[in-house]
Amino acid sequence: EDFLATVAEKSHGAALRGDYASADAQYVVQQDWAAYTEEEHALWRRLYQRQMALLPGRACNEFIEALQGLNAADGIPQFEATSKKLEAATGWTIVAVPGLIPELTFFDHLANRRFPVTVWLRKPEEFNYIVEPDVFHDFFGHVPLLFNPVFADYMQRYGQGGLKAMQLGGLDQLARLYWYTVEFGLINTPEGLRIYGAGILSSGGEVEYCLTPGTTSRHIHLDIKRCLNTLYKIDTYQETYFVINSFDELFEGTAPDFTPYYEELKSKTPYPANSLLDGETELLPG
Ligand code: HBI
Ligand code: FE
Repeated sequence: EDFLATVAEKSHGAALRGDYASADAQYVVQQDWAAYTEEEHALWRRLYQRQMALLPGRACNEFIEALQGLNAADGIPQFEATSKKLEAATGWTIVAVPGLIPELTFFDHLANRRFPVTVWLRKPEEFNYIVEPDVFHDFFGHVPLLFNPVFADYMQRYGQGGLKAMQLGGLDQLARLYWYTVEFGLINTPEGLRIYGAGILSSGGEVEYCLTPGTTSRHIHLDIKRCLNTLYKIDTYQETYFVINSFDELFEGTAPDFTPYYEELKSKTPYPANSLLDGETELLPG
């Protein structure tokens, strides 16, 4: 099928791992929680404990507090229970998916305040690194911040923007904003820089790396248009981290119509992943 071929290409030729045969038209499946093995629950607990030891003083408070309310330490959670809590808090729900899904479907879920969570868990030998999102990345990394009303609104607006970008030919640009905010974003707080990006929060190594002074990575304040025009690395730690001052700032930054941004950027060469432009200040100096 067309989508599976595209994704296989994006994931360096590797086939997708999930069971797509049982998915509906929106790529939604049943979680089938009873089918997880005791080994899988044990692996989840190890992943959870490793991350929790790293997150105090590094993850933003909004994430840590919401995560603690989910009681997800003891094993792979049942999506249904969290989905009910989430719906009461911000109107978002969780839908189970077999893995990566087509962009149009992904954006449509977000635009309707549904977050797609992959059902399968990585193998023990993938404890430190995995290419495709699994249930640990999707649930542990993404779900807690959906309890924050402003971030929840940002995610919905991102989905709406994605549907628009597909028509405007701005998808490469908009995907960079998702990458540098939802996946790898940092936030400035009175206590210092903190992590809110799910790709960092679910990673063993990058939690420490991204806040360590003296690395070759840049930490610069998020400018949306600049971010839309910045390439990113998918198989190394990030070379640039974009920092926001608040979730309100992030949400307000996506209020404008991006059509003129896409127009302007079409004729421009994107910035390399590790670039510092005139007038930019590094927020975590080496
Ligand atoms: N599907 N399940 C899943 N999770 C994603 O994060 C995802 C996806 N499909 C498309 C996609 N992400 C990207 O194209 C967007 O980040 C732009
Ligand atoms: Fe993700």
